[in-house]
Amino acid sequence: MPSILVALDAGVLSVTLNRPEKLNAFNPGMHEELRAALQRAEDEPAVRAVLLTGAGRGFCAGQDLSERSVSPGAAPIDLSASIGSNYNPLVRRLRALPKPVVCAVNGVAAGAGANIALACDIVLAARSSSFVQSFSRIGLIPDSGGTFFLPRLVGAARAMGLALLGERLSAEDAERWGLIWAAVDDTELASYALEVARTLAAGPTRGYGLIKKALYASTENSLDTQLDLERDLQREAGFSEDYREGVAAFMQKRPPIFKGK
Ligand code: T3D
Repeated sequence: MPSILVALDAGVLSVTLNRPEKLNAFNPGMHEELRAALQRAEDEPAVRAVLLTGAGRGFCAGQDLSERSVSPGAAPIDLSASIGSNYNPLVRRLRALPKPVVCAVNGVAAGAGANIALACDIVLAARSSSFVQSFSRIGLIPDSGGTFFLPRLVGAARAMGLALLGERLSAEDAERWGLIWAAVDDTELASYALEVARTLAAGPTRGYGLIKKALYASTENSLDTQLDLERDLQREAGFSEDYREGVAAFMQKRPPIFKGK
């Protein structure tokens, strides 16, 4: 069985984490397959949005802990190797992908699984799902961007509470706290997430890529630097065919037909 299921339809590359018996926890094979899927998303012009979700009752439980040998006497594990070669490149790739990534959190998202969801551009979650910064429960710190995303999304106090206590945060609270875009009824998550992804796939792809670039850079930039960046990216957006089409469609009072160019 592949660890990742991939399907392309109407411009949306659907990527499903597929180790349901382990709540889609990551092992090296799954990392490798996910890398390949995201590389495809980047390379293929036919892909104009990505939809990431999980198979079964969980979204992702982070690292597969059964792969970690921690019995007494076992050599200590250098986790920087796994973080450096698997998790960090994954988070960087999701943020840098010049196409929108929608995450449909279909069940519990724990450890790196929670933070990989937060690395996506639009996060939707089934109302019964939850987010757990479970790292502290096993003596670790939030990785996969957790210590970056959490304080920026929910503020320092809530970030610290989530990280230290490792308690489950319901999808509804995650929405209320501003951690995610929306909590959705369980029965509607899949269709709603697909609808959002399809809408994005029919949009001005180059413009979306530039929006990602601008917003993600803003967390580090001064206003001056950000204004300069906006000027430069708007220049690029203004050269796109989709900009021409957007303005022409507005003037002609018709819906635009964006080609992602
Ligand atoms: O090591 C490195 O490379 C460093 C990088 C680390 C990144 C990380 O993600 S560290 C954090 C690792 N993840 C966790 O600590 C989460 C562990 N899981 C849980 O705390 C709970 O399973 C959940 C809160 C996610 C869900 O709880 P619940 O009660 O809904 O389900 P469950 O019964 O605990 O789990 C269901 C099955 O999935 C169970 O297997 P079984 O007993 O039915 O055969 C359980 O062992 C398995 N499972 C869940 N999470 C993991 C896992 N198996 C391996 N690894 C897991 N992470």
